[in-house]
Amino acid sequence: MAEKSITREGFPFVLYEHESYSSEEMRERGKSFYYQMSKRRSVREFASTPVPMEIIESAILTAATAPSGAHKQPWTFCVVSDPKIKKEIRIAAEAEEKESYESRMNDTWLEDLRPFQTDWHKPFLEVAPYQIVVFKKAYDILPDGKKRNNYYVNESVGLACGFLLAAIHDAGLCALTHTPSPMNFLSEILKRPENERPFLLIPVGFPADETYVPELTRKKAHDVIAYY
Ligand code: IYR
Repeated sequence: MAEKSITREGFPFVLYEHESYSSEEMRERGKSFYYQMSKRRSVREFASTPVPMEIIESAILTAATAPSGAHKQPWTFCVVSDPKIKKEIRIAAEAEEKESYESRMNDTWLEDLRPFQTDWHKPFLEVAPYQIVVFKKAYDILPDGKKRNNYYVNESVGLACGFLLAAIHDAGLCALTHTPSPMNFLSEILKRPENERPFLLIPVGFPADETYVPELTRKKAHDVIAYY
């Protein structure tokens, strides 16, 4: 079916395809999506059970539907499943994390992390079948080699990562938003071009059998919403 299209000042516009629901359906969908998303947790213990690449690709395509500054889509999602590369990333991440836990993080930070019982060991980086390494593109390199800046890059890539986590959860998989710091080693190991900077390292897979996660509560509506 041909999309309805017009031009504005010579630029093509297509008719927006709006899905409409009754008020009752809207209420139900809102509650049901909230309930589903409220079950998402950051998971640090993974099963090595394989996951079809197609599921990962769909989740990444969902992520790439996020809005971005001037629609520049300033992101690259590297999918790492090669055990040798996963191991290389684990070794480099653990070296940085060891340094962080032992000397870069102050006492307050360490105290804030105690409820999560994390430390510098990151076995999940090898156990999970995939690591999705998200890179942000500060600028694009045009075919003539010139640099062209992107806009609102952190906001754009942050939104895409939010969509990615929601899609991973919706598919019945688990993920961790992992931020070893500093993350430059990811650019080197994955040989990314100079305009890309590592943003997040996201192991993805099924949870290990009987995985426990910290007992957390979320802020209530009145804590996070201000009405005017
Ligand atoms: N990146 C470290 C430390 C860490 C920091 C924060 I803030 C967390 O919410 C969780 C962990 C690590 O992954 O262990």
